Amino acid sequence: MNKKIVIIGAGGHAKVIIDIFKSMKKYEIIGVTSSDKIKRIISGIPILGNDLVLKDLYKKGVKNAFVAIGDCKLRDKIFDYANKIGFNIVNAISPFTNISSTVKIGLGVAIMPGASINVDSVIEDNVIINTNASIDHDNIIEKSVHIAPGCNLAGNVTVEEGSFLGIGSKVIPKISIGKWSIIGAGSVIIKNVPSNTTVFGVPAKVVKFNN
Ligand code: JB2
Repeated sequence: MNKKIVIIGAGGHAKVIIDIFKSMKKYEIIGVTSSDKIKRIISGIPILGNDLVLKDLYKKGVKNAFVAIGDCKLRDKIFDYANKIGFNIVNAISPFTNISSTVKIGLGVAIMPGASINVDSVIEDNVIINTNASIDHDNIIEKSVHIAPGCNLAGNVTVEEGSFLGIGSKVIPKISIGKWSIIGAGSVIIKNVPSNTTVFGVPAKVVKFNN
């Protein structure tokens, strides 16, 4: 197995991802890419340049990659770019999670320490299930969603592509959250959320329609 991996992104999220890859002991992190020209090293890992170096790295035998950027739109775009280059986009799953063996997990998924995912849920590509979040049974978490730390999703919840659930938000059973919506921190979702909407509060109400 080719163990070499490049991490795309060099901020706070990348630090957590590097920590998870170190504890997984499966890959050899050869470097990270960043748009930030100032930093040279992160968590002891060298910054190799911006994403223009990715094609060359792939040609030189680095076949694995992980997109470690919190922003959902940017992570979605870079995931597709890395996929197109041909990278094997792997998962960063902390050994300190509680995931049912029935859960289906896509590619490029981050599951942070303390997260729980219950029976028959589906976690699609490029999703972040952040620290101590809980996803109950039969959830569908679509591509490039970010479930922030401490969120609790009850059974049969669907979160459509690209949406962001802010820290500590809670969702009652059978709710559907549309694409590219934003749920403000600490909100409680008791009604379906349309796509491209920002909601906030207890219970959550629409505060903005996004373009
Ligand atoms: O196009 C890009 C690019 N744009 C920004 N390509 C690459 N390779 N890197 C890019 N970046 C990098 O994202 C910047 O160089 C910087 O290193 C990083 C953004 O860092 P920041 O710490 O602001 O955000 P983050 O995405 O690492 O973490 C956010 O999301 C996490 C889930 C923060 O809100 C964290 O607190 C949160 N835990």
